[in-house]
Amino acid sequence: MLFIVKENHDISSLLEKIRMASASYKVVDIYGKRIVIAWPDNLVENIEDISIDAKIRVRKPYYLVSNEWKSGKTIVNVGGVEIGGSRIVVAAGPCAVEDEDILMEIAKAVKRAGASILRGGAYKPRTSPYSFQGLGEKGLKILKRVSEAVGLPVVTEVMDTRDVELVKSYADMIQIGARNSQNFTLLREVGRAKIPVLLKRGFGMTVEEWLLAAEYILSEGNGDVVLCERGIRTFEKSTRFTIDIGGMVIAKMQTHLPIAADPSHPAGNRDLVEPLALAAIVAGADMLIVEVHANPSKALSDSEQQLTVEMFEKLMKRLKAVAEAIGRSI
Ligand SMILES: [Mn+2]
Repeated sequence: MLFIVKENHDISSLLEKIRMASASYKVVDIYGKRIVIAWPDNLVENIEDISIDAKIRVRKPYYLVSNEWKSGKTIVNVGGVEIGGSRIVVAAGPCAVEDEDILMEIAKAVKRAGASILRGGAYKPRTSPYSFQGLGEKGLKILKRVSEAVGLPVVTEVMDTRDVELVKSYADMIQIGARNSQNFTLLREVGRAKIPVLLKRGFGMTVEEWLLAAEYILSEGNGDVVLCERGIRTFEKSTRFTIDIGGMVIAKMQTHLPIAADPSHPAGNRDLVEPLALAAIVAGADMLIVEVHANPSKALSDSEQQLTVEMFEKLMKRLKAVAEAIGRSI
């Protein structure tokens, strides 16, 4: 049960009533409101208190991410770029930050083509411990310098709770990657950090588990979360992962949070990126995050799926035409 508290009202008597009912609760300040989440519902449904503005029963295992209580879609502002409005936002850049000159070249090219956020990994979660692991803080510094020179906000991944404050000091949005999307300690930490979060769906996660992962972040008072579909693991081997467009649409129907899609990682092959990107925006994605490299064959990670700059320019033209056809813009 969600108790929405009247502005500036004392909640001590409400909390006392919840305790007397032997129920559990959590107080969260989010979207300019104070909310008391109390469970289980059957113990608290008859509670009345002067401080309650509204009492809402959410019929799902999650509360704050649900659109059953919050009217209207949430807009997440990333360094001045709004995600979740009618404009579709494209983030683009290399899989990993490798070198300042290369990143500068890519950033200028993707901005010219219409991207409004720069992506690039400084901490890389690689399947093998012997693969390139990223440049760490040196990579973050490069990202920051390029971001300021080119004028694009930055999204980059954090893998460890110990790095959250450091990454926050360089980035405009923190990405939680697919392999960490049920690392609940890390989710709580980025929730407390109060920075916009791009939450990838783990490749073994159901839609409900994905929404519950977002609930961890919101329950710490951070409402700036964008959910990102990036493909799940199925029996199909012709693609790297299976992009779950249906699951992405279901998530969008359940939540007020913006939805993104990553067409690069499920493709695993640069020729497949464009059709998956187009499918995702037709299905309602508010944001795309695409891997682009100035010289993909020389890339230190994910070289097969990174688009060339020319391919990205062509993709942006197609995206613009499709966005217009569905009443949106890029
Ligand atoms: Mn990658």
